[in-house]
Amino acid sequence: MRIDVITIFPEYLAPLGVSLLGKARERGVLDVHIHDLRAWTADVHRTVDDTPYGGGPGMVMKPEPWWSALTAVTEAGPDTVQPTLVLPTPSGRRFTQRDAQRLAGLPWLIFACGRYEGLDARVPERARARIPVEELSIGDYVLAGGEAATLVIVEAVTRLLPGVLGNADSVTDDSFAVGAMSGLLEGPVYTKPADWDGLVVPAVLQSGNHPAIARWRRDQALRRTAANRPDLIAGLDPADLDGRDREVLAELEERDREVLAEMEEWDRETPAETDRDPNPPPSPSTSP
Ligand code: JEW
Repeated sequence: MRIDVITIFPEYLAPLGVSLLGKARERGVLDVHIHDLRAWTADVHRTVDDTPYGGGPGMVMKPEPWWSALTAVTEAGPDTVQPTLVLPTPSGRRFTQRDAQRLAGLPWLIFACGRYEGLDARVPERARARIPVEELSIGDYVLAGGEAATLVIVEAVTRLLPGVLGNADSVTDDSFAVGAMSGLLEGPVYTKPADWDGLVVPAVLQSGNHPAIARWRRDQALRRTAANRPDLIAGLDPADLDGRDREVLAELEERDREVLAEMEEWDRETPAETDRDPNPPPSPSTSP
C-alpha cells in the first residue's frame, strides 16, 4: 500500500517513519510519503489560509495550494492504480473498523490534513469528480487539525496489512473485529504471575477447561459491553445470543431496575433542596 500525507506540519507525521510501520516499510508492504503543503504556495509568505466568505471566526485553507499539491502528488504516484483521497474532518462520516478493513484493501491512500476551520469546500468537490473521496471523522470531539486523525486512521488501517503486525491472529478477535465475539467489547486479559501480590487470575482461566473459558470470556464481554457501550447491546442481533447470553443480560437489567427503584424511593422520601436545612447537624460517619 502506498500512503501520501499532505500537511503544513510534516514533523507531526514523523511517527509514521518508526516502529511497527517502519518494519512494514522495510519489508516493502508499505510506502509512506509525507509532503509539506507550503511547497505548493506561490507567494513569498507561503500563504495557505484566508478569511471565510460570509464572515465568521477563524481562517479557511485556500484551494490553490491544495489543488496543486493533490495534482502533483497524484501524478508522482503509480500510474497503474487510482488513489483514494482521505479527508479527516469533524463533519465527516464516523470512521469505523469496517472502514479500516475496506481502506486496508486499497492500493493507494492520499491524506489531506487541514488546519484552521478546514479546506475550501471546492477542493473535495473538485477531487470527487476525479477520484473517490472519503470525508471521515474519528470521533465526536474537535481537534485543531487533521494530523492526529490521520495518524489514527493510518494506524488502524496499516495494522491490518500482512507484515505490519508480527502475529496475524491477534488482529482477528479484537474488540469490533468480525468474528465469534462480533459486536462486543473484549473482556479483561491476564498474564503471569497467576498470583500478583495477592491479586489472583480467575481460576477458570487456569483450569484448562476450554468450553468453560470461552463461556466465562463471553460473560465478561457482555458485562463490559453493557456497562460501557449500551448502544452496542441495543444493536446486537437477537439471533447471535444464546440462552446463557440472555440470562447474563437479564441479570444486568434486573440490577439496573433495582438501582433505579432505589433512586426513585430516595427521590420520593427526600425533601426538595429548597425545603432542606443548608447546615444540617453532623451525622455519624460511615467512611472507612
Ligand atoms: C478535525 C481536520 C482541520 C476530526 C475530528 N475542519 C475543521 C474544523 C476545526 C475546528 C473547528 C471547526 C472545524 C479544525 N480542523 C480539523 C478538525 C480534522 C481538521 C481543521 C477533526 N475531530 N476534529 N474527528
